[in-house]
Amino acid sequence: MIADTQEWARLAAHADEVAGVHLRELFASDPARGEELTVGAGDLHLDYSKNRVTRQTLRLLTALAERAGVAPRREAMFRGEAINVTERRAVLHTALRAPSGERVEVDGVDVVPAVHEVLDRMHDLASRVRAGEWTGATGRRIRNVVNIGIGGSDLGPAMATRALGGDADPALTLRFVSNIDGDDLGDALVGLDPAETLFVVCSKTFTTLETLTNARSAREWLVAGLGDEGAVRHHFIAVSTNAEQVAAFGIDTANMLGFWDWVGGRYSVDSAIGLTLAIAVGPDAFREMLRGFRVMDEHFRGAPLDRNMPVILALIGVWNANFLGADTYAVLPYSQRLGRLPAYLQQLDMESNGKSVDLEGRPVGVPTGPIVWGEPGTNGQHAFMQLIHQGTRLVPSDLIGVCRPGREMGDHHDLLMANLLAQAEALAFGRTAEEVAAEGVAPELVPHRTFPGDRPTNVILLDELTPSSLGQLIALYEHKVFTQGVIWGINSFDQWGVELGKVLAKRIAPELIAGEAPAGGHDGSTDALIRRYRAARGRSA
Ligand code: G6Q
Repeated sequence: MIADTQEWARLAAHADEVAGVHLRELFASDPARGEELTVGAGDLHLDYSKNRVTRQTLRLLTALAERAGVAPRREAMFRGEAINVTERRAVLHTALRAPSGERVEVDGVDVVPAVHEVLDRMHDLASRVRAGEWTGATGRRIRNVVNIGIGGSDLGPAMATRALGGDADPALTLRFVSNIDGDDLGDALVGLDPAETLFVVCSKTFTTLETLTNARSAREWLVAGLGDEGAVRHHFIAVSTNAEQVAAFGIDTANMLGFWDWVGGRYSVDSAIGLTLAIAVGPDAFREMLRGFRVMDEHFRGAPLDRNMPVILALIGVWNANFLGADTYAVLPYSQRLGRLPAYLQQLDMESNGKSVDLEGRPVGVPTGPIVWGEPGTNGQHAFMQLIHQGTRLVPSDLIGVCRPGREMGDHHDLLMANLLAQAEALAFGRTAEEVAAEGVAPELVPHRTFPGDRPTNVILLDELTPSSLGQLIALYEHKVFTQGVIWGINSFDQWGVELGKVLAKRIAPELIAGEAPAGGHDGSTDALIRRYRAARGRSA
């Protein structure tokens, strides 16, 4: 286990040595760190100097990555070995952005030609919808696209469509439906004409309760609106690995785009799951995003560990979580367009690394994936940043900014970026009691107005928010999460933890329905809540 290694012990001893050394001192004794503790990759720049690390910390962390086998494990992933051991699968989202001509084999079969075949079909489909050539059952062009999917089949396309949405075709209305709460679909359908509406049903398994329930209700809405069961094939596209279930649902498999079991849901935005995104921004922009992913893949695969952006980000995260005791970290994009990035990364990170046993099934023994959350700046500054500045908990954060705005509006962008830089500065350096007192603040208020500082941040700057830089940013975090999983010795690519709730919901659902009697036999609390719900719905016990 990693915690039993010398490298881990050295880091623990080093953490004791540097404990109490404030970021102010680190900068005073090593002023070059602001320039030097940075790394570039593609269009991204990472400044990690405002972390509680010395150059020695970084050397020890790199030694830990070497000891954990990050480099060979990374190769195993890129080569298509079945590193998802609990599901006996390869993990090959990187093959989705491999250029045609490159070979990536799964069980001796090169998967790249199939990837490009699907990409070409996506390209064609998206172009037809955008050009008005895909018509509905009545011959009218499609003006509304409703994406139905959940988790990995929703968050990626929804996040990326919002990020790149400035380029979306204004003639198209795009909506994303994920929740089984009828208000989600109901609200999404308001104002839409069924004759002009296309549903893109995204589900890897095509067995997901939420997605199938929403898709069924969408089909009812469509058939009721158009009065024709045959309309379904003009208004539904499926993205799935399960052709049988797609056909059973009633979607023509000619209108289905496939992908493969070696693409995990939360790693699938760059597969056909991104179809709605491709319709929104255009297939060329989608391909540009894939090239961006590829830029980061090549950097991750080729750069030495101590100059490798995803590895550095991962190691700083391990330092914060395991040696400084931070249970959580905040993602703060200073970009409204990146507003859904925290939710996307929350799934990517927490579903991947929220594990407590290692690859052999033994307890990991150290804290693993942190609690990830966040909101765009500057909104967070007027809400939760108080706790990060002056609370008792350590909350490291990633502040993400875009240098050149998509839209120039007066001085908005300079003010936005000034706030990003000011937050990182304030978090690191704070304001001492002496400084506060010197400003003439009443003595009894000095403790309240003192900022301890020493709060770690990473600042990530994109030159511009483009399809390519977004691809680079997503891949950066994918590889960061992978690297952390390797260090902790866990499987970042399964998600058994979501199963139990699904099984129990299936058992409880019939107990809530009118005409059925509750079976009982749950715990006292669950049985009482079932009775209360039935009573509120006027359903007898
Ligand atoms: C992601 C998870 C999960 C999954 C959803 C939807 O990695 O596996 O979020 O994406 O449960 O699954 P389907 O695409 O099969 O409907």
